[in-house]
This record gives sequence, structure tokens and C-alpha cells, in this order.
Amino acid sequence: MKALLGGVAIGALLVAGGLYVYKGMDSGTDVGNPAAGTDAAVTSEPTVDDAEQFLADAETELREFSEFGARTAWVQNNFITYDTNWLLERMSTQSTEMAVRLATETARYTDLDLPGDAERKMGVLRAGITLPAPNDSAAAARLSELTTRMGTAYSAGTMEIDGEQVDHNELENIMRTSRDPEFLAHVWNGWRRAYDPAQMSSDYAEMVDIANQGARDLGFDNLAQMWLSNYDMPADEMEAEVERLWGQVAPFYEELHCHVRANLNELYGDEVQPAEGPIRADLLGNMWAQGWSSLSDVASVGDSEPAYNLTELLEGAGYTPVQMVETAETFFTSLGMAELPETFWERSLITQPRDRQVACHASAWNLDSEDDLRIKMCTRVNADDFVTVHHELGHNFYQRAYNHQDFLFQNGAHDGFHEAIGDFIALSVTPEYLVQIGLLDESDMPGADADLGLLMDTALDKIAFLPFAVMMDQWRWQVLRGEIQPENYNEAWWELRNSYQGITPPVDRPADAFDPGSKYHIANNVPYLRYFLSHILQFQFHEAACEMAGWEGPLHRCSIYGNEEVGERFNAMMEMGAAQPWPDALEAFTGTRQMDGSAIIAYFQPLMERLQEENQDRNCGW
Ligand code: X8Z
Ligand code: ZN
Repeated sequence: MKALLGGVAIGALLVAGGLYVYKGMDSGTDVGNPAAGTDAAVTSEPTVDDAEQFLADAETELREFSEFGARTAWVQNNFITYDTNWLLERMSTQSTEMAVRLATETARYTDLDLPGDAERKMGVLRAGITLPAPNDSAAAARLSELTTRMGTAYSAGTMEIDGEQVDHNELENIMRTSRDPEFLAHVWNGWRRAYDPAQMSSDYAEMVDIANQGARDLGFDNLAQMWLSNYDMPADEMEAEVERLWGQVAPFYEELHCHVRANLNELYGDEVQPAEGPIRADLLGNMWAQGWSSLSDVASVGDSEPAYNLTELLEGAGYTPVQMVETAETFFTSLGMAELPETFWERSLITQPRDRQVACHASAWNLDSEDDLRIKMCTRVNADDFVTVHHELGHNFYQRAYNHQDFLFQNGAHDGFHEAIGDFIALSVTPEYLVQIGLLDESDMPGADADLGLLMDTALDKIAFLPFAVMMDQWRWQVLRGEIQPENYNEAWWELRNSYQGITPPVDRPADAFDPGSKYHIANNVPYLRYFLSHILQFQFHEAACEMAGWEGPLHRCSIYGNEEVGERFNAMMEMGAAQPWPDALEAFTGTRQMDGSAIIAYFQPLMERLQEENQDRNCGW
């Protein structure tokens, strides 16, 4: 299980989704027994040597189980049936028991003065479980039953349109392309009835109780605190960091919101989208209003039309999904990295099979902690998915770069780093790059007058995403702290959606609605803070890389394609994995030890100045 980034959460362990931290585990026997074994070892004071031995044994056990777990999860994700769910549940129960047993055992060594590496590994074992259970197998089994049911409900959900059952992959496509407000509201609402919301809500509440008890047993106040303890600083300091970073970028979002709302009002009229107040969530070109790049045609600024439409370029060139992945791979190899192994191409799932149920949400996997790398993605030929294939390969190249590390360090510097690698590469998909790879004709190369349009396209993706990413885990943290109770799940969800994103549902929410479950990462328990951090970090990486490359023009025109020197320094950071605190990794590549919004602000500055001017006479905010 280790390696699944972005995929299925395996109970406690991290398999996918949670993936990272650690990975797999064992056989379910000996739950609760100290690894050290003998009575003497249990009763006498442990030594530093005992601690080192415990860690070595734990890494061996985890590594072994991780491959079994990952292969089980891979099969279930690629072939969702009654039996594969059964297998996943069984494996996930075992992995939770193992993870919790090892985390509990770390308490024996807390008073020792351990070498830095050992101390770090203890921290990973103790805090790195996405969903811990109390130390008894009935609780672990129940947790696994709940998480499997929620995950499957998400992947298997469909709604009927014109007599056909339509899955979420196709529904997402409709949200991206339709401009019919009635149909959009219908599809938006239909997806939120495609799973049983009452069942999912009650499963979620029960899961929260079990996992919170698990977190308390490990010495945390609740699971929110445990999740926030994985950033090389105390949980409350990390939470304050998030507030600080959001404060830096929130003013940009407000300008973008104001502009887009005005354009939607012009397109649809007051009845559909009023000129003031929140934006109707289904009009933003995305099922969750988390990325608005498909509104490129609607959201142009001034007379600055988008210079080109990447979806049309891909279609025009007859690109296939496999070619999109090959193109992304070539970007990485142009930086000096080795090609993906042949098995990547043999074993990955790149398009949606029609004859069976699969988990379509994109994910990247390393099944054997070495180089059995794969992606699983129901790829479509469009601009969004072009970015996503780079995103997924970023996970794979990171996994391979750190695969020589000790098992507990085979991970991102923090989870935001893992999410930022491929997005950073995709920031180099500039007009000049598209000409280089033959997707854009040289004669169509946009001049400086197209800059605002280009920046707008990227802002619709990156800036629009920021408040969504913050509110997702604000909701979860409040749920996990008991500040939001099950009867208020949906109401609190919409209060946060309104307050952070300034959006409102297109239709009244029924009393039994559970709209958080419409998002993969809630139904599958993948923490979301990582994506917010990634959106800050990827611009820091880009700024530093362009400076290294000696780039002097505007940041959005800089591409590091083919730059092996930058590639070498980037790879050096990736090779560190989680072996050092993340500020060391950040410093190795960017020279700074802080996450900071100034890079994303600098990138979009010309657009923001323009929007501020344009919005001057508008009543912005909601
Ligand atoms: O879940 C993902 C990746 C897999 S880690 C496809 N992303 C987030 C999402 O889809 O909500 C990438 C960006 C945000
Ligand atoms: Zn990802």
C-alpha cells in the first residue's frame, strides 16, 4: 500500500490516498504484542539499541505487507466486485491492526534520547496513520467495512440521463462543457443522489467516532490534530501556517470571483446568476467548483481572448490518452530522468474500460517500493487531463527518486511536496513549449498581448482552487474535533463553501443530503490540506527553477523543458524523500525554508492588477 498516491485509502494505512506515510502491514496476528518479544524485553527499560531493532523489524514487516496491500488494492480499484471489496476489507483490517500496533509500541521508546533518524521514524509510525482504530480487531474490521462501503459507493455511483446510466467521469465532463443552467443543476444534483447520502452520512459519522478513538489511544486530542502532526512542527503551529498562507492569497481569489461572477451574470442574466452575492456552484465548469479552467471562453478579461485552446490543439493533433502520458514522460526525461520502466506501460490503466467497474479518480502507484510504477486514470483528451497526467507522473518520478531510502522515509518531504511535483512540471507547458513539441504552430505563437489571457486560463485553475482546498479540511477538522455534529454535516459544509468560496447550491439541499460525500477525497478519506500546500509550493518551485535557468521574462512564459541542470537539482530534492525535515528539502531546491505565497502572487501580479482596475466599480465579495 505504500504507494498509492491518490487512490484508495486502506484503512489505516496508507494505502493510497493516504498513502504516504507508511505503507503496509501484516498478518493480523499478535495484535497488541510488543515486537520486542520476550517478557524481559517488555519489563526492562528499553535501550537505544532496542529502539533501533524495533524500527528495523517494523520496516521489514511494513515493507512486506505493503506490497501485498498495494496489489490487493490495485486489483480492487481496477475490478470492483463483491469479492474484491471483501479482499480489500480483509487486507485493510490487517493493515490497520498492524499500523496501530506499531504506533502503540513507539510509546515504549519516548523517554530515550534517540538519533535523529530513529526519532523521525518513530514520528512517522506514531502520527502517520490516516485512519487509526482503537487497538482491537472488531474496531479495525468495522472501520474497514465503513471505508470500503463509502469508497465503493463513490466509484460506483451513477445517474440516469436519457435512459442511460452515467458515471461520475462522464458527469464531470458534462459539468465541464454544458452551458445550459437547467441541465447543469440537474446533473449537479443528480450526482449528489447517485450514492445513498443518508447511508454515507451515517457511515461517515461512525467512522469519525472510531478513528477519533484510535487517535486518542495514540495520545492525540483527536484525528485532526494527528493529521496536522505530520509537518515537522506542532499541530497548532501548522494550522496557523495554513491561515497565514491563505491570508496571503485570499485577496487574489476575491478579485477573480468578482470578475467571473460579472461575466456569468452577463452570460446567464440576473435570474440565473445575480450580479451580487455568491456564485451558483454548478455554473463554474466543474462538479465541485474547485477548478474553473473550462470557463476560459466565459471569463476572458477585457479584449484579451484566450490565445489558444489546449483541448482543441490536442484533439486537432489526434492525440490519444497514451500519447498524452508519453508526452508527459518526455518532459521528465528531458530533465535528465530515466524513462519509466516497460512495466509501467504494460500494467497501467490509462483509459476507462467499459466492461467493468473501476475507481476512475486518477492515482499513481508504486506497488513494490522499487520500480513497479503505474498510474490508473480514466483519461480523456482535454486540457485538464493533460495537466493531470503530468500530476500523476510527478508522483511516480518522486516515488522512484526516493526508493533507495529506508522504508519509513520513502515518502514526500511532506504530502504537499508529493502533490506539487507534477503540477510544477505542468507550469512549464507554455506556448513556446507547445511549439517545441509540435502541438502549436509557430505562426500561432501568442505575443505579449495574449499574456493576460494566458494568465487568466491558469488563474481559473490555480487561484480558484485555493479556497476549495482550504475549506475541505476546515470541514473535516471541525467534524473531527466534534465542532460539527452529524446532524449539521451538510449545513456546515455549505456555510464553509459560502464563506471561503462564495458559492451557493443551485437547488435547495434536501434534509438527508450529504454533499461532502460527492467529493472523492471525503468518501475515500484522503486528507486535502496537501493540495493547498502543493498550490503554494509548485509556484515556489517554478520561480526557483526559472531563476536557476536564468530566465528573465514573465514567470508564466518560462519553461524548464530540456534543462538538465534544473532537473538534476530537482531530482536531488526528490531523492531526499522524507528523510529530513521538509524545510531542508525545500531549501535544497529553492534556497528558502518557508512555504510562502509570494511566488504565486508574483506569477499572477499582472492579471491581478488588471482585475483590480476592472473590478473598481463593482461591489465585490458576497
Ligand atoms: O486528487 C487529485 C489527483 C490525485 S492525487 C488526481 N487531485 C485533487 C483533486 O482531484 O481534487 C489533483 C488536484 C486536486
Ligand atoms: Zn496527486
